Amino acid sequence: MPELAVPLELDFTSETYKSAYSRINAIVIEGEYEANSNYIQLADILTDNKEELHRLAKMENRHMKGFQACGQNLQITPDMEYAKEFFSSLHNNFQIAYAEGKVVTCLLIQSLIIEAFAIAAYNIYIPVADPFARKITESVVKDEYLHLNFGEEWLKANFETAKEELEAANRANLPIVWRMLNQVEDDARVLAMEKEALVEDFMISYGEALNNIGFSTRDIMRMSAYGLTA
Ligand code: Y39
Ligand code: FE
Ligand code: FE
Ligand code: FE
Repeated sequence: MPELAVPLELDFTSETYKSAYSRINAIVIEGEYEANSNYIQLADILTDNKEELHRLAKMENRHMKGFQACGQNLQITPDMEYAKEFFSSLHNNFQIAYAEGKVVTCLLIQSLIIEAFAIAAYNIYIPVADPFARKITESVVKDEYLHLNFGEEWLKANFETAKEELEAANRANLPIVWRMLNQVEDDARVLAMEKEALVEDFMISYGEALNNIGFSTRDIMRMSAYGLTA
């Protein structure tokens, strides 16, 4: 793996950068938008945590606005259609699980997988972002740790009854994340974000979360391997 390349010249005004940014920025905006609605939906089933989940949903809405401002600052138009398609598999799986009342699957998708994906993407982006976007992303990523922590705490408290469903949901959804990472790889590289770094950061956050919830190292190894088959 090459050393982390701190790019000598990242021209935030070049057409190449702006074209890639129009898709990645859209992905982030769409992700934040869907995260907002996922937490509002979760609040409707997890009535004991209603207020907290509404607080998380509000944060996601703030994040969305922050990233919209980042796109405006670089004078790009986010390709929202592309982004909607990018999230469609995870989105559909969340909606199916929600309709079936499978709250554990919903939490795995939003609070573990999507939050770990966000944490990886934002951590890797911060050092190579334009100064305006860097400030915004630094404040956003702090919130994403709180969101991941919500999922961890809830699933930890319900580990014995959730374990089997978590394994099935991991098996169904981790390969989707791998496909998403492959799809975004070329655009991410234009922004000086390397796929290897994204994968590494994702697996650290996701694996740590599974460990905190109660899975053994052996379980985590086995569960992580499902990503590789994507
Ligand atoms: O919980 C959240 O705020 C998550 C919705 C946001 C998802 C961000 C997904 C980022 C993927 C970007 C890929 C860039 C390489
Ligand atoms: Fe490498
Ligand atoms: Fe967010
Ligand atoms: Fe979040």
